[in-house]
Amino acid sequence: MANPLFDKLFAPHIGSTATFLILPNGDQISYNSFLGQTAQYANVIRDSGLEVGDRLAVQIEKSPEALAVYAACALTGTVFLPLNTAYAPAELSYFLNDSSARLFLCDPKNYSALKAITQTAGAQILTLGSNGEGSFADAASTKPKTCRIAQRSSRDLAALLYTSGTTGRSKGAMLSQGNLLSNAEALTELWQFTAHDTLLHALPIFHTHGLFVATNVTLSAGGAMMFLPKFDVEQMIRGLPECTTMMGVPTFYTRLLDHQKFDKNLTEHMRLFISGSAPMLSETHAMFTKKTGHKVLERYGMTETNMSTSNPYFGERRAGSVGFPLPGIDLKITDPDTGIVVPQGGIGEIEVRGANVFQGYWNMPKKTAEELRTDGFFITGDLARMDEDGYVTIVGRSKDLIISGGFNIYPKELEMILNDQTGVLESAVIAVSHADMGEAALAILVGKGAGPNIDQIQALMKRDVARFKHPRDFIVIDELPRNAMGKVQKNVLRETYANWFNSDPV
Ligand code: MCA
Ligand code: AMP
Repeated sequence: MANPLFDKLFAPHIGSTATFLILPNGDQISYNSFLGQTAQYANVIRDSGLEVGDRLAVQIEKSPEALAVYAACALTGTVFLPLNTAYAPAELSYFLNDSSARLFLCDPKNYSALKAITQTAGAQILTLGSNGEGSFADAASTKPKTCRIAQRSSRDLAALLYTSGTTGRSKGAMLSQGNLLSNAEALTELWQFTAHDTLLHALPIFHTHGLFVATNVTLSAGGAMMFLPKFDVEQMIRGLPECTTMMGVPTFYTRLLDHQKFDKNLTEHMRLFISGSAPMLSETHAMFTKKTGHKVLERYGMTETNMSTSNPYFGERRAGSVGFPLPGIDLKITDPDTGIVVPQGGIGEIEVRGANVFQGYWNMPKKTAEELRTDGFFITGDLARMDEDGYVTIVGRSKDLIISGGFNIYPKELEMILNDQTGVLESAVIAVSHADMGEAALAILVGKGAGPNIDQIQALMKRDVARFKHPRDFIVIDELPRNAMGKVQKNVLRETYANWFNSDPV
């Protein structure tokens, strides 16, 4: 029997009394205790009728229990489908239907609101709260703390992670056991994680960064995580002295730097600070080094590829660069129009190939074929150049995407909603620089008739769209700038409104 993810990440810890999770109140959860709970959860998943390959969707708050559901899916061969806790029912309904999830786990407080959409999607619904309460936890409490391990191969799916599309429709990225495991092993080695490490974990666990990069690397090394429910700067300041490593989005770093207690003493025994999911400004990098003596290690990845590049652990970590391709990963910079590799030092689109690259988009063979070449290279939509030393620097994106505080917002999704509103002729949603979130969404509307009713639009957004995607402001103008082909010139809009959120108050 084999199950690569279980064999490599979980089996080595069976019976281990070493600490896996440290909670903000100081409580510690050992590997053995975590794995016992995982087995109980696995038994509930099986008893609910799920077979290998079935999808289990979850929208639950971050907690050790939520992490145990991920682990239980690895043991049972169930495909784990984590969903942002900010998603509204209308958004959830799409994911449940598109994935044909067999079981949906939600927070007990959302049960009444989500029961009907779950049933319409043909899934069962159970609940799991952040304090370990709910019908799923109740069912698990009487189950044995051991379970049968499903037989899986490296190519079998471990997770389905939805990533919004430039067409406005979210695509489910199919990630195999081999995708996750190969990346976890490469990063553990590259970043020198060991059983002596404690990672300060404040990221959400419904995305690649907090779920796979942070958790799988910790499991692979046999280390511990200080598991905070979310980023809270005061908790971070309290937690740092007990940790050796931290992973975060750039907003974590700017918020820490803004805190008056954040200084060299607090980070003295830290071994490594890692940043990713969004570009870190060179000033942030420099300020961090000035204040702490540490050089942040920036790396680059995507939901579809896990991590593809990283600055070196040993060697020069360059501000503004995302470093070198990971061992075993092929990376090339190509002309977006021809797919031909650009001359050394030229700007082009990043394409990557390797064991890290996903298996395609769920039920979207056409989309998959557009982005995943037959020779295995995945077209990322990120624009970059590689210098003569091999360092990759991301300079922009060919995809229309806003990254706000590490969360992706797809303008197309919002524009489709805005264009349907009374009084709106057309719209353009653009990324504008934002001091805290890096980028924020700005909606630019062209009115018709009596013009748009912004209050009404905001109320609709509140009901149907996750809060993090909401435009931070709405502007009404007479017409959108267009080029000779009639295409909206978002670059012109981005220039015009570049300082909309950061300009000094007059
Ligand atoms: C929260 N809000 C946001 C965001 N987060 N709005 C825009 N962008 C966001 N990222 C909303 C809140 O609901 C709130 O609404 C208001 O904005 C201000 O919230 P605040 O309390 O300031 O925010 P927070 O709760 O402290 O969250 C900020 C955060 C968080 C800590 C930066 O967004 C976060 O943890 N981001 C990490 C995302 C991540 O893990 N990305 C990895 C993706 P209201 O005004 O109504 O109160 S994986 C990936 O990208 C690839 C694979 C990779 O390379 O890693
Ligand atoms: P996601 O679709 O959520 O997986 O987001 C992946 C995108 O985040 C990439 O395509 C990049 O545009 C961006 N990204 C991730 N890491 C970095 C980084 N270190 N610097 C710049 N952009 C990044």
